[in-house]
Amino acid sequence: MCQLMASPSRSGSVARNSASADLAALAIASTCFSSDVDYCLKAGTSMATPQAAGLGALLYAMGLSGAEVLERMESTADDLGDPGMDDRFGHGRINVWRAINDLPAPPPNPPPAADFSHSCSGGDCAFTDLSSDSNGTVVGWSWTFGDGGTSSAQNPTHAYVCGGTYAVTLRATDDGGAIGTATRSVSVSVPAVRTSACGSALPTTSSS
Ligand SMILES: [Ca+2]
Repeated sequence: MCQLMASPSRSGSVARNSASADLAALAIASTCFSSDVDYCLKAGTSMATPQAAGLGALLYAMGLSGAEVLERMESTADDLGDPGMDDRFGHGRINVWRAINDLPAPPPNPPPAADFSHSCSGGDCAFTDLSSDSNGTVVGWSWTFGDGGTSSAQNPTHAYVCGGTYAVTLRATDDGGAIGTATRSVSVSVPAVRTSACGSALPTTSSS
């Protein structure tokens, strides 16, 4: 994700390796094991870094990229020491509350462009999904065939009983939950043997 070095913000000594600190975190004394199998307390960069890493992980889980996490942690830190960035405290002490609150709203998810083609033969129609999504993938399909029939298949087939013109609607759902809709008029010619129950008036549905 990113390389991060944290210095303790309440300690007189700041460990220096080859790099100066990016951020500071509270130098909470943490329990540790000592060599004589007893507990001890230690403070220092080793105890400050997990706090900074924890905030980084939290921001990462909220959807920020690695670069955005680092920028967010640095821009919301409480400045310490010399004004602005300095070697000892970096950008300052991490401020978890400020970092995770008032995050800029994520960009809206454009809905998918729903589209489909169809091919009918003797009342049997095959529908081919042509939907696309500009920022993701289409993961769900909900079809209504205009005669009461429905399907959730991506590329369904449907057998019409009565000839006529039907408004077929596809509702495509993307991986962010946005929905796009397409409606097409589908003309269906059904063999006479199938139409006995249809009467003389062919059903017609209006397209919208
Ligand atoms: Ca989308």
